[in-house]
Amino acid sequence: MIIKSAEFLCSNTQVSKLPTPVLPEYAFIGRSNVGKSSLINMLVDKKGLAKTSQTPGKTQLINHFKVNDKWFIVDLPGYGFARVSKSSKEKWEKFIRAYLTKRENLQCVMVLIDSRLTPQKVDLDFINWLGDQGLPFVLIFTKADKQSKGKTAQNVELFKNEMLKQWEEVPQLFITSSEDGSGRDEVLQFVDEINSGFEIPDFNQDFYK
Ligand SMILES: Nc1nc2c(ncn2[C@@H]2O[C@H](COP(=O)(O)OP(=O)(O)O)[C@@H](O)[C@H]2O)c(=O)[nH]1
Ligand SMILES: [Mg+2]
Repeated sequence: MIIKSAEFLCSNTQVSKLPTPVLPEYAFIGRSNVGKSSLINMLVDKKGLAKTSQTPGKTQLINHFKVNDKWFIVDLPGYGFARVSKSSKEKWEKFIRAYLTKRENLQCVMVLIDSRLTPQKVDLDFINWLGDQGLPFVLIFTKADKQSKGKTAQNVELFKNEMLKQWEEVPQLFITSSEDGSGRDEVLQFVDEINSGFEIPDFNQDFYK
């Protein structure tokens, strides 16, 4: 896929204020600091589009970006941040879960995993929840430039093994670096294939105002 345009569309705190679901949508999510904003910028080749390194837990917003006037990238607030109160964590969960389970045009949840780390409970819990909901997702391992290929492969393998304790198979996965652009073609190719089969879903016109 050649990226011709990528623009910020809107920030939302309410599901009903989201853009009408007429384009295929991909939601990017992961622990704060996993490299989500950097990955979005790398994919669309536009450095300042998604803001990097904001204070963790601060942006409780659903950010929409439109790419090639053809598909939406959604930047979701990160999970697993340490210094956040229980009530604000619960608020986050309710909001994100409502978005993920109700969004008619959501094609795939892109779950970002830090390739430097051994499997983290917070990631596995989130993935298991996606599975329970029957939501399609893939894994995107980030920051692969930070260590040797062997170390990355080892952590990916550990993650797969951890998943296979609960799942019969592992989802599609990508190994990426926003630093050197690796994995970019593969992720965009994946999106392109889904986009080509997209049909506008049924949705309630009155809901989106
Ligand atoms: N070396 C390297 N650093 C990265 C990569 N992705 C993100 N970072 C750095 O990790 C930090 C957090 O990245 P950011 O995109 O803001 O993470 P977010 O909180 O998930 O949106 C920043 O300092 C980035 O420069 C990567 O692929 N390689
Ligand atoms: Mg970010």
